[in-house]
Amino acid sequence: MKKALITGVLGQDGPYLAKYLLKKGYKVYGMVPRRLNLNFYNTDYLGITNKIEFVLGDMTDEASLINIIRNTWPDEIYNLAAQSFVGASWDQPKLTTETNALGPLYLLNVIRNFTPNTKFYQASTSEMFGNNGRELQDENAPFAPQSPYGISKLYAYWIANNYVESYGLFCCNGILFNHESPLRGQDFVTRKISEGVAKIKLGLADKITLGNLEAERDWGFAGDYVEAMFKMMQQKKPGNYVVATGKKYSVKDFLETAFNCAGIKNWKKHIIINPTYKRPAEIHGLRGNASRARKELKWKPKVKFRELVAMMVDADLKRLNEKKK
Ligand code: F7E
Repeated sequence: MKKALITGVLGQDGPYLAKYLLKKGYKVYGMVPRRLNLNFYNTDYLGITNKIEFVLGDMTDEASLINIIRNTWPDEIYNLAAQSFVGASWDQPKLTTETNALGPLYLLNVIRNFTPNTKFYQASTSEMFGNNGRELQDENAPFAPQSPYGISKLYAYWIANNYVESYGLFCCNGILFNHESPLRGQDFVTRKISEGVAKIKLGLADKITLGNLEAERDWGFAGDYVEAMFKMMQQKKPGNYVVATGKKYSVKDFLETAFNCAGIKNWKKHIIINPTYKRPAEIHGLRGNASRARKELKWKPKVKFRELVAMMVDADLKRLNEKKK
């Protein structure tokens, strides 16, 4: 039986990936930090909490990573743990860097020293491209990150590539563009909108407070994107792949679609703009060209933009209705 270790297993992507790997017959270890009140909401939502073996560890504690890997000997490690909220990376740049940049370095050193055949997936991001002046990004586009988050992720991207070159390890970077789902954290704009719209629909709120509505992103479904992660890890040679839909929409488009899905007219009257939610530096637009993944991994996104928005609004309506009962 193949064994996989997922860091960040309680986030958004971890549960989707765990479910996918369990279906493929993997033994799944999920790394969780030692904390009071751990929240298993997302693994519960997918009905897999009791199928994962949880192991305690922290990306900033190298010894804990050594212990986990030497105790579990995974065939594949999917490094999804991160301080993943771009906005917070200006408030906590050191924590962001320790978790997102040094954490992967620690993992790579454990692999190098103890389990050199373990394959390593690094959750890289379109944030690394920043405002590079290009309209469409592929694996060869230049990097120009705009946030402490993007910069920390760029270190991890390069160190993973460097360990392939230097030590012959098998490391893949999945350069994922924004990917969303009903499991998305409530701070991210898509979930803020889907939850806000659901609350307005049910009469529980009247306004959603947001920042920059002009920003454009390439939004896909997280459940589709974890398949690309798995597929790149099954290739003969390690590689870096852009994972994206190739279509870009603004925050305003997301808003309009979400209100429309809920059958609410006149969406503008429900929006408040608060500069607190604007970032010190913003990436204006991001759109990815996933041709390499399409060709080599035979991967393509299944869920379209409107379906994704509808899925998220429906899920929040359902949750809030259940809470009401
Ligand atoms: O912001 C704008 C905001 O926080 C999207 C992470 O998964 O994807 C994600 O990063 C856009 C930005 O995601 C609000 O300024 C407006 O332009 O949902 P977000 P993100 O920063 O794109 C990448 C690929 C990752 O790797 C990250 O880990 O929406 N925006 N008003 C707002 N954003 C938030 N959060 N809240 C607002 O009120």
